[in-house]
Amino acid sequence: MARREIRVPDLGDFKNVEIVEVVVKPGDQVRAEQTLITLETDKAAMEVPSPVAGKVIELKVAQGGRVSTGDLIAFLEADEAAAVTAADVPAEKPAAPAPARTEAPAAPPARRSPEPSRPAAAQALPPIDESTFSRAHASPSVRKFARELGVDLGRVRGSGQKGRVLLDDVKQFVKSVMSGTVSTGSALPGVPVVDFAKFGPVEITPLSRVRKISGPRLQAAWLNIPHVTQQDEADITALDERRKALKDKAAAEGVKLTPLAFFVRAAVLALREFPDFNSSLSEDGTGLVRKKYWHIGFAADTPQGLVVPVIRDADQKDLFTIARELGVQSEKARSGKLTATEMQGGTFTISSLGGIGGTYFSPIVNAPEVAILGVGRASIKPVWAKDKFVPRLLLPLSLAYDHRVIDGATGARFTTFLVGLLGDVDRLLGD
Ligand code: CAO
Repeated sequence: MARREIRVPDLGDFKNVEIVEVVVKPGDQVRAEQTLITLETDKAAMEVPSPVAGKVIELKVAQGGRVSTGDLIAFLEADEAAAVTAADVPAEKPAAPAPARTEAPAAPPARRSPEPSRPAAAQALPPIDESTFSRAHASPSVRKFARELGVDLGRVRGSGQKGRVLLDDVKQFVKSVMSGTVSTGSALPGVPVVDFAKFGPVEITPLSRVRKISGPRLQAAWLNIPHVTQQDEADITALDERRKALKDKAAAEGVKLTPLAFFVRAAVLALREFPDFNSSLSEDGTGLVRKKYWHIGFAADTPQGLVVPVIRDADQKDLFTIARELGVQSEKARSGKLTATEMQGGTFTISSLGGIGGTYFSPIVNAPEVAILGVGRASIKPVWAKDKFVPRLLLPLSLAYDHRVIDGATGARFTTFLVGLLGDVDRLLGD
């Protein structure tokens, strides 16, 4: 049996860190990697594990005390067979804290693929985001190891207890990145982490389930799609007169006829004219998947967050049927009763804020669709007609599209076509 000094490993930039828990007591038998003490900074909790298996002879720390790199934690009677692990930081000279990285480090040469045809192998590890790194649940030795390799611990999935990141998880992560099975993403710098409570009272409310799902999807679409927003104005004076004329008839059939039903119909006709807008990029990005069905999604604002129900086969439905479905789906959306199927398969989305207000905005394409139509509130404006101004009801349109699929000229042709349709209600309704 060898008597071993167990010291605090490299804590990076942290000094005088509080011991919030001492997990072992003299006489305890511990395994290698078993937690001895837990430290807590204002940013993260860290567990300090034993580098070797053995028996705790004497503890040199207590709960509430403070330690820095290299401080003595305990004396251990190490088992003969106990191997020196990466967690075994030499007590005499703690390693200097690694500087914060600002660039992706070069990949370890041994991990580089010899085949130039494997593009994923060219991926470098993304820079370390200090805020997520410090929040990661990992022991100081694993932190040190991760720093040496330039791995951002915040991105590594921990397989240890309570999601703790182990040495093997870090190795596995590096392997996965180098083999291309894990994407490192776009390595965006993180936003600062601020303790808001320092500046005044705060209240934390959990995000709704819908928001937890829609947030990352919106972010992915925003980051992956080169967006362009084309704006135009449609004269819907005649359309709205027709709507008002049909409103009572619709109401008698239990249908609320809002302008949105007309917009769905117009979108279908425009999509048929411009099939690229009813497509998605193929998975490998080398082709366009043009869909021969026209399922129109519409953004619905609900107390739980944004959802997008889909009107299936909108091309085969008349105005009242579309309006009825809009009403039913909106109600279901608001009461949280939409099924997953009712939100799938959309080929194009309309985001109408016209019932609320505002003019132009920049909607985010509902990926993997390639375009979305944002509709603002129609208002009466003076329009020059031959020799005088006349009052017309004008509708602001904002068409956002994926520039990888749609060129600016095509975007402008699409909105021009839409404006023409919305201005010609007979053509729109096929009368
Ligand atoms: N211009 C002027 N008035 C409009 C209009 C427009 N573009 N669109 C709707 N209106 C009117 C309607 O006619 C209705 O008036 P009346 O009651 O007098 O007939 C009123 O505004 C309210 O309409 P509504 O909002 O109840 O119905 P809708 O069919 O227009 O919209 C729905 C349904 C589900 C799209 C809407 O309730 C909603 O959730 N909108 C928000 C969508 C959203 O959050 N988008 C942003 C997503 S992030 O990109």
